[in-house]
This record gives sequence, structure tokens and C-alpha cells, in this order.
Amino acid sequence: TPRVFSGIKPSGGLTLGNYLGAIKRFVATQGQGMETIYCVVDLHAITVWQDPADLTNATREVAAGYLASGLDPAQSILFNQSQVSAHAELGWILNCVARLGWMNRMTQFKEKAGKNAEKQSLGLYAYPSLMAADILLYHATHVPVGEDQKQHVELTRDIAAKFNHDYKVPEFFPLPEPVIEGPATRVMNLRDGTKKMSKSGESDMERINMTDDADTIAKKFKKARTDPEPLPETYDELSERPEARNLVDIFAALSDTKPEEVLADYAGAGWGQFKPALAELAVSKLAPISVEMARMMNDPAEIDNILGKGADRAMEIATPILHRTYDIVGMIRSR
Ligand code: AQP
Repeated sequence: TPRVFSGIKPSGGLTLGNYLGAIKRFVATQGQGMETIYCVVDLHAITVWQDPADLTNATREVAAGYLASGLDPAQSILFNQSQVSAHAELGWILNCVARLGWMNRMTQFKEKAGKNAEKQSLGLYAYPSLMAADILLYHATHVPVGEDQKQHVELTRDIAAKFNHDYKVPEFFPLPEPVIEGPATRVMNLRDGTKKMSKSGESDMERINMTDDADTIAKKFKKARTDPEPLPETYDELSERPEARNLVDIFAALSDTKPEEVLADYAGAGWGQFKPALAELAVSKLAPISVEMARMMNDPAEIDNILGKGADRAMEIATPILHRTYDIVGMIRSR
């Protein structure tokens, strides 16, 4: 059976980008005859500094976001990465397979490091090979991600192919497919339509957080940067209007329609009409989730319990694959 793996970093509060680009699509894959494994990738989060108490809290918040959005621990394996040590172990082996030249081409490192590459952690640079381990450890076949992670899934394929080739085990690691679909695979920053919406962006006004209340959501959309033109009739006419296109894409993703259909309803409308409608739609979708997240965050022991049980199930799949990997590499396993 096809096996789906994906994850989210607990590096801050969840954004609408994480919801539309990842969580909503994770929920849609559940119960479709595939095995689904969703991780809170805490080892990835510490590639940039995380205050320990904030990390703990953000880990629970991502888990609560999964659960409140409809991921069901009876149908999907939900856990945090550091509880399954096989991720770090396979990550090391894959560090020895991945080439420096491949890592040097990763645009996310360049974007995150900016002009300050020398000051970044070694972990941030090696991030993509740990991500390859996350996926390959389960022999996952499908990886639902946002557009920004496509290059890392392609690198995962290269690492898998090189391992299979070097160790002469052509079928060992399946080459996973990135699954990038829907109108919101790249939700943009509300203040700059050329940058993606991120948890760790400088200003809170750039993003919608999944836990924002109705007034905050309305205010952020109201202040979102746009242009003076009304909404056009065709989607093509938005190609040079990144901020406008972003809001139309968000509307489409939230309402499970296509951007073209949104324009069919709103062509000719001004932002004074569209933005309040968008805010109302976002609140209607996010409010029930954030209420449930807040309820769960009051019972951290329950979240931790779910993550622990998920980690046990993840280990059942991961441990034999890790052990076979050690055998292939030639490491002695004598106990
Ligand atoms: N703006 C986005 N639009 C669509 N999808 C997005 N994702 C993130 N931002 C957007 C998708 O969410 C999943 C989890 O991402 P992540 O937390 O592992 O890392 P990220 O992509 O680096 O997310 P952030 O929010 O930008 O975090 P920070 O600021 O801490 O780096 C992935 O599938 C991602 O594609």
C-alpha cells in the first residue's frame, strides 16, 4: 500500500500557510486507503535557536493543530520526531551519502541564511538530509508538501538513488513522490506578495496564525497589501498582481473551489468588498479549529500521551528498516 509521510516544524505558531499547504491536505489523504504518518519535526526546529519552553509548547501546538483539524490517531500515526531515535540515526548515514555540492544548491538554506551563512548552525545546512531520513525511514511513497519543500523531496530522491546504487540494493529505498496540489501550495506573506508566509517572519501582520481570533484575522486581511485595481474576470490577469492573486488563492483554498470560480463571483468587486468576505470565510473555517486547539492545549498530558503512542507505532515500522540499513552498510549488529 502507498505510504504517506509528512511533517511540520514546531518553530513557532502555525500559520494559514501551514494549514492550507500542509494540514488540510494531510486530513484529505486520511482514510483514502493509504497509510498516513504525520510527524512534528522537533529535531528540524532546533536548526535555528528555539527557547526550550517555547519548543515544548510549539510541539504541542502543532500536534493540537493536527488533531483539531481532523487527523485521527486511530487512522494516522501522529508523533514527534525526537521520540523515534531512528530519524537521527538514519540521518547520520544519509549525511554520508549526500554530497556537499547537492546541499549547496538548496535554496531554502540560502534564503534562511541570507548573507550570514557562516553564522548558521551545521544542522540548518544538513536539514535536507535529515528530512530525507524522515521520509526514507518509512519507505514512504508520497510526501504532501507546500511548493517550498519540493526541492528537498527531489534531493531525497537523489539520496535514495545514490544509496541504492552505491550499496547495490536497487530496490531498497523507494523514490518518494512530492505531492503538491491545490490552489494554496504557496501562501504568500500578506505584506509582500513575493515572499512566502512563514511562522518566523518578522511581523505578525504578515501572516494569519491558526490561533488568531476573528478581530485579528479581519484586521490583518484589511491591512493586507493590495493594488488599487478591482478583481479581474480571469485568473491570467492576476499574473502580475502577486498580492491580489494570493488573496484569491486563499479564498479558493478555504472554500474548496478554484480561483477561477472565486473570480466568477467577485469579478469587478473592490477590496473593500472582497477582504471582509475573505476574513469571514477564514474565521468560519479557522475558529472551530482554534477553539478545539485551545481546549487541547489545556490538557498537555493528553497530547503527550497521543504523541508517545504514535511514536511506538512509528518505531514498529522504522526500526526494522533502520536495522536493514545498518546491515546493508556493514555495521555489526550483535545484540
Ligand atoms: N506559505 C506556505 N504556503 C504553503 N505551504 C506552506 N508550508 C509552510 N509555509 C507554507 C508547508 O507547511 C509544511 C510545514 O512546513 P515547516 O514547518 O516544516 O517548514 P517551513 O516550510 O519552513 O515553514 P515556515 O512556516 O516557513 O516555518 P519557519 O518560518 O520556521 O521556517 C511544509 O509542507 C511546507 O511546505
